[in-house]
Amino acid sequence: MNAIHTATVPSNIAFIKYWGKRPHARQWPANDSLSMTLNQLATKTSARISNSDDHSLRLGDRVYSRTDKNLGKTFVHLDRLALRFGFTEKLQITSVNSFPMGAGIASSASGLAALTLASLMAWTDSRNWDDLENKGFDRNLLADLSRLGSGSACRSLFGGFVQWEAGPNEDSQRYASLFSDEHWALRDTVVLFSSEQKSVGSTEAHELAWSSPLFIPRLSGLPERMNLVKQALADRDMQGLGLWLEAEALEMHAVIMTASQPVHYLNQEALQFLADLRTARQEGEIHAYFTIDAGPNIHVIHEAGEHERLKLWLQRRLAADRLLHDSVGAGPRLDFQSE
Ligand code: 2P0
Repeated sequence: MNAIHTATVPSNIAFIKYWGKRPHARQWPANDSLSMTLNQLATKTSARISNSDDHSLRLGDRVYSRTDKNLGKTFVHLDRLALRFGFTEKLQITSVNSFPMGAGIASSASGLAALTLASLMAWTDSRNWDDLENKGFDRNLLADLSRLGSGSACRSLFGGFVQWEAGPNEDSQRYASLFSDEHWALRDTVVLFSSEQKSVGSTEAHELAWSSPLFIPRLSGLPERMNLVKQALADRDMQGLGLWLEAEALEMHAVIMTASQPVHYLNQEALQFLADLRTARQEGEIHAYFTIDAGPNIHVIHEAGEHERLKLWLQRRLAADRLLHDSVGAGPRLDFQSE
């Protein structure tokens, strides 16, 4: 009975960013977004039914409580799921990330998606996707529920290149893998400029988006940009994709930096890196493009065949322990262990 249910969920890197939410709605984004699901950078979360009075949460080698400022949203999410579906049993949750938390690698995306999957598997005693679906939890519903925990989490439910459409209302969000991980072997090399917790979290920064004078113009240009990015993916056009990736990331940071409480996520070293990458590309040394999340780290997107050359270029500039190497991946994996 007291089995362990485990979900391993990769992070995702947005090519078209989810930035800003519609006010007075539950996690209804201001715009459609599109991301690449990663492979190695993942959260592995296990859940088992417990006899305790409350849920317990162990992340890495630390135990967190309900009152913890950074992990409080985990308990809120468990309460939300329990209330909605009438689950009364408490859970013992154990979770490990393969990357530093809160550093701009979307730990909330993989974390909240893995929590959603593992907890629902435990509560419904499901061993795999079919079991979950037979109990009424198909992948769309699981993505919807993950989104309520953290917006970007919904995209991590799918492999390959994933679109999240904002839909006509908060209850009509649509998620789809547009191309599988086998369509195009893209890689993401993450350059770490800081692994400390961010000073301003994404949820708070999202709310400030509307105060930027650049936000409404951004929204009006996004549908066309989305079509161009989808076309570049369909054509496996690295240059076409890359130029939009960079414009998109810089535009999001411009919105963040022009909000009523501006946030500067990128430090001097990171800004210099962006310029150096572009110069090296113009000079034909490397063929790679950057994107950036709401944090200080740079994601260098490139084709698999470019990886060795890029790695050498990066290693001449940065210590190897500041580089994380990943690629497009197939999406979450579910495991079950009986005791
Ligand atoms: C994204 N980011 O599309 C964008 C780009 C960061 C930059 O979604 O408030 O942690 O939990 O819904 O999902 C980060 O925001 O925000 C994010 P909440 P989330 O990946």
